[in-house]
Amino acid sequence: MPMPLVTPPPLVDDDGAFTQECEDALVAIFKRYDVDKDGALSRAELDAFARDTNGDVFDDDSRAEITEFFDLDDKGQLTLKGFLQMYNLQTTSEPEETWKDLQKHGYDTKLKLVASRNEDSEDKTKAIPSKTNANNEKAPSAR
Ligand SMILES: [Ca+2]
Repeated sequence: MPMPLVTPPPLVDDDGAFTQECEDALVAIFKRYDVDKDGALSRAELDAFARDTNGDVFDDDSRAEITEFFDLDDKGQLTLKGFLQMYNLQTTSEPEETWKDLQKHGYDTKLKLVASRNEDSEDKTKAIPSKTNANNEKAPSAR
């Protein structure tokens, strides 16, 4: 039996909860489309997300499902929690669809952000300080 060339990491664990990497990626995508930063996707924001993800806005049926099944704020906008619920439902039944969406938004098969739709993000990524200090050869010993 041939070995698969790439084994993508699981998006959800055995209990159906998102892995940290997957949740981080989805949260980042949500924030990218929550343009006014009110913690929820307005119709226009959701349309922009759907267009970039699926090539078109959600149709009325999809929109009705979203408002029926997922968490909304008091203005009827999809919250981050609702967005994750929506993706959780899709991922547990059709993980390949979620992979497709993640790749559309610039994530590779290891859930690393390799491309961005945001043209001016290059400098920002360089400005993010590294969390790891594995390479400490030049650091003076404090002890
Ligand atoms: Ca918003």
